[in-house]
Amino acid sequence: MTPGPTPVPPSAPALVLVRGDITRQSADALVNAANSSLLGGGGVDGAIHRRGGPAVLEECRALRASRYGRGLPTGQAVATTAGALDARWVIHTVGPVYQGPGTDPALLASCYRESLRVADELGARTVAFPAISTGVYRWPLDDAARVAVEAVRGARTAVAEVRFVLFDEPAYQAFAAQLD
Ligand code: AR6
Repeated sequence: MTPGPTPVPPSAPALVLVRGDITRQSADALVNAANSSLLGGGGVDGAIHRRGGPAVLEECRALRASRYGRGLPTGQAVATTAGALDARWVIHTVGPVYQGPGTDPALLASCYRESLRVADELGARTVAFPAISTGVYRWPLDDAARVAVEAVRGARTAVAEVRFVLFDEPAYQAFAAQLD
């Protein structure tokens, strides 16, 4: 039997902010802001599939053919290989589409919590997240940053470092404001 991940007492992870392209990051797991088809798209999803290569898509297709025949539900997360990326896994999660003021943030928070739960199952200690739902899905940056930071701060996980990888300066500033 292969040994499982070494048990680590759960606590809140250290938070790190980086401005850049998540596909250039090195971490145990990179989180993808996917859609429920799991078959790729634009934004981070497109970039991850491009740089990760066909192995990522192949595992996504297998997940569609098995556990997620109807697609990965919003707010849930599932892991695949990271292919050619500098990581062991990609954790795919589906953010909610912003519907205007009053949109319930529960599913957005769930993306972060569920991704960390999957990371714990895998034994990942460093996890990089993009700003889920803030692109095509239109969630306002300040609010999305608040939800993301609260969700991660409230998580009990063996993940030691959560790195938010922000693609542009406004996203970086929105997250930085939450950490002050
Ligand atoms: N590294 C880090 N962040 C990035 C990168 C990158 N390479 N590229 C874009 N971003 P989005 P969503 C930022 O649209 O809103 C896809 O088509 C971007 O500036 O990627 O959750 C999926 O297939 C923004 O701040 O994800 C879905 O259909 C953030 O990542 C849909 O878009 C998220 O933007 C998901 O929409």
